[in-house]
Formats: sequence, C-alpha cells, structure tokens
Amino acid sequence: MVYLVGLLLLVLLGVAIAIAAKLQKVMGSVQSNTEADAPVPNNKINGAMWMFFLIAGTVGAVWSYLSARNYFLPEASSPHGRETDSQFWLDMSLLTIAFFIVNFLLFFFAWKYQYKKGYKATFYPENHKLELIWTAIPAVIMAVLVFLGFRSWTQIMSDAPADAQVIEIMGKQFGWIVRYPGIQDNKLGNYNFKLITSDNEMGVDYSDEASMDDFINPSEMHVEVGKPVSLKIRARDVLHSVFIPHMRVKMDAVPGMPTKFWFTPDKSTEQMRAELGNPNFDYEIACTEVCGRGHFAMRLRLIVEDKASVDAWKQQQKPLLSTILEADPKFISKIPEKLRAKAMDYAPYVEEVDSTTAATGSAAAATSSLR
Ligand SMILES: [Cu+2]
Repeated sequence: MVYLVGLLLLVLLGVAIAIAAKLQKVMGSVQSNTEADAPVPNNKINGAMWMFFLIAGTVGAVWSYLSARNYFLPEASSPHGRETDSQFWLDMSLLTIAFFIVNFLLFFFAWKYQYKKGYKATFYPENHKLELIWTAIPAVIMAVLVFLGFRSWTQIMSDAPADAQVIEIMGKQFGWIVRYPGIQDNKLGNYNFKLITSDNEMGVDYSDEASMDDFINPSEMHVEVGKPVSLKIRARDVLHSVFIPHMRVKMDAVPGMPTKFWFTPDKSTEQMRAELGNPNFDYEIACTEVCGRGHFAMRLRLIVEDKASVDAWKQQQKPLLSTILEADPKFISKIPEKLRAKAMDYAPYVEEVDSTTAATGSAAAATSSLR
C-alpha cells in the first residue's frame, strides 16, 4: 500500500512538472506573439457553437421542465400547502427569468464579441452606477423573498391551535402506528420507551389515567376535514420521516427526539375523489427516510372526512388497553392500584381478577387460569 501511494505521488509529481512546462511554453508564446501572428484556428466555428449551445440548452431546459410536470407535487389540500406552493412558484419564476437573462448574455456575448482582426478590447475598469444597479436589484428581490418565506415559516412552525385534533404517529421498521386520544377524555396519555413490549408497541404509560382509552391503528389515520391536526411524531428504532404530499407535511421522526407538525386538511377524501374523477383515490402517508429493507412498505392511508364519520369510526375502535389485557390479564398488576378499577372497565374478559389481589403473586395464578 505504501509503495502504491509512493508510486502515485511520483506519477502526480510528473504530471505537475509537465503542466508547469506547458504553461511556460504558453506564456512564452503569448508574450512574444503580436496580434498579426496570433493563432486563431476555428474561431468562427467556436463562436457559432456558442449560439448552438445557447439554443440547444434553452430547448433542452424547457423540454426537461415540461416532461417532468407529471412528477411535480399534486395540488395541495391544506391552506399552508397552497401558501408554500405559491411561494415556491414565485421563487421559481424569478429564478427562471434571471437564469435565462444571464445565460443568454453569457453565450450571446461570447459569439458576438469573438476575435476578429482589427478588433480592440475596451478596458472598462469600473462603473459605479452599473454595479449599484446589479447589486441593489437582486438584494431587494432576495430580501422580499426571504421576508415572505420567514413569515410563512414562523406561521407553519408555530404551535398548533388549541382546538386541534391531537394524533400521535410513530415510525418503526417497517410501518406506522397511529395513536388517538380515545373517546372518553380526548387526551393522549404519556408514554415511555422503556414500556415498549410486543403487546404495547408504543410504550403507552398506563400509570397515566389519560392513556386508558387511547387506541391505536396501524393501517389508517382518520381526521376531520377543516379542523387543524396536530401530529406528534416519534420513531421507535431508526430515523423515519412523515410525508403527506397532498398536505405538504414532511417532518422527520427521530428516535429519542419527538417532533411535531400541524396542518389543516380542507378537502375531504370524497371531495378529492370527485374532483379527480378517481373513486379509488386516497391520501397517502409515506416514509421519506430510507430506513431499511422494508422502507417501501411504509404507507398509511389518510382518510379525511366529516366529524360524524370520524366519530363513528372512533366508536368502533378498541382501546389498546383492552387488547393488552385480553392477551395478558396479568398486565393489570403493572397498573397502579388506584387506577386498577378503572382499567378493569376496559377488560370485560378479565373481570374475575380482583383488583386488590392483583398486586400480589396470587394475581398471576388467578389470571393465568383465565387464559
Ligand atoms: Cu422509511
């Protein structure tokens, strides 16, 4: 390996010497030549090539833009989505105009002012007025764009309105789990990653009364149309990223660092289906952080519907606590004594477990006989 590096160094040294020698030669010819004998082979062709590339490049740029139209983001279904879109297109329009002006001048001048016998370059060292104009105009435009962007950013990143529907979403290899505050208290309970088990995938903390009625759903998220949604985002193992293209929601899910994003879906799934003429349309939540082999499968349906439908759907959902207690009646012993009676309301099948004996070892024997 050392020899290889040494050999490489020698080769590179040789190349450097060769380049230096060539430079020397070029410098010598530049200094000695007068205009009369300056070599100008293919000058006209080179000049014409600039114009050719200008036209071909313009056609290519316009074509690539038009042909990629189908891959642009779909029409936004949230107010902040429409706002960021309009700002994106404002920025894009200004950039496109500047791009075409600058590139046109770059290529056109190279052709227009190509070497011709007898031409003499003008020495034009400074023009304060011109410099002021080309500095001030872009600076003002940039300042306005930054101000508009900053205003939208602070609005989008502000705290969710108090009446928002709070929903927790957790990424895991490979899927999303969605937790709802339940229908009793409409409050999400605490969680602790240390409590994660195969039954309690989100580590819901049942020493918090608000957790009791929480339910989870690993296949779809239902939200009310026109009402802000406050997403609380978590990851269980590696980095994931919540992406709801139609809502212009994109936020990383980071293990150990909860994130959040709020948005207002203002077009229901039904409305979108009618608008697009596609009865199978569904909003999609995807993962945009390559998180492992099953990353492609991290899809979740988002259903935006009216309040009555969301409420009806919630009524049908089974609290997570019921599922856990059904699978493992002994779990009741892990719930603080003062909450056990309440927890039993969620476990109709384990009603024989006495909440006073549950804390002792006999509870294990009593409940295991029920299984
Ligand atoms: Cu992923």
